[in-house]
Amino acid sequence: MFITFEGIEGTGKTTQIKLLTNFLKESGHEVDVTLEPGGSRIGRELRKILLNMDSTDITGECELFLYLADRAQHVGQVIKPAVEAGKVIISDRFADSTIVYQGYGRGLDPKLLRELNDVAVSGHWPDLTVLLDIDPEIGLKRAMTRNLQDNKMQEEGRFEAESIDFHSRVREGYLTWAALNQERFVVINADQTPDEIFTEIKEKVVERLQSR
Ligand code: Z5A
Repeated sequence: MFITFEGIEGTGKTTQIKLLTNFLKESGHEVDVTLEPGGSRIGRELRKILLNMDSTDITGECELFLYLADRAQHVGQVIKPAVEAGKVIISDRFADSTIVYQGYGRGLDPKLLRELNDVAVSGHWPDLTVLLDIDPEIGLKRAMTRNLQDNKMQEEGRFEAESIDFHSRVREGYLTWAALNQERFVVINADQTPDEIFTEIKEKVVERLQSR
């Protein structure tokens, strides 16, 4: 089973993925955890370019194709083998991030992005996508505090530096895209304690696993 987590920055994706991984492993599942950008060796090189503050001169089209290149490599080397081995694989962001950030956020056509993603994912769309939803003011505050604590503002801060309008468009884009893909998405209010959020996620994941 292939599960992805989506949402604006600081929604708690990483925190929730750790809780879910521990829970699934304790329940006897074999679980792999991965992320985008940067889930493969080549992807880690692309991540440096994509998230560094020095990349402010990147064009929208270049950014798009680097995310798609990262994804194609990630699917081929990591996701497809894990799915074929019968594991649960959880990815922190995936193709929906491109549709929402480069589409609803930057203004590229979501329908075209869906088609380009079809090439990159080569049949491996997620079985379940957990969208963590939060007010961008709260999410960004969490993400910036974390980046300052970890001293990662220069290395990984390019998106945090975007305007609040951009993050609001992304949040709305996620909600629109989730409504158009209800068979795959669950939307969870991320403005709760980590335990409260996890209780909701666990319920949805168990439901999905039992229906397979
Ligand atoms: N991007 C794109 O444009 N197109 C694409 O196709 C793809 C990505 C794949 C990757 O950023 C950027 O690339 C992303 C979109 C773009 N940028 N933006 N925006 P990333 O991988 O570096 O970062 P991220 O994915 O946005 O995640 P994040 O900032 O690391 O946040 P998170 O994983 O969702 O949250 P967290 O690390 O679990 O929590 C953040 C902090 O909040 C941390 O200190 C926690 O302890 C705290 N936290 C967590 N949960 C809570 C609750 N419930 N209450 C209070 N505090 C909490």
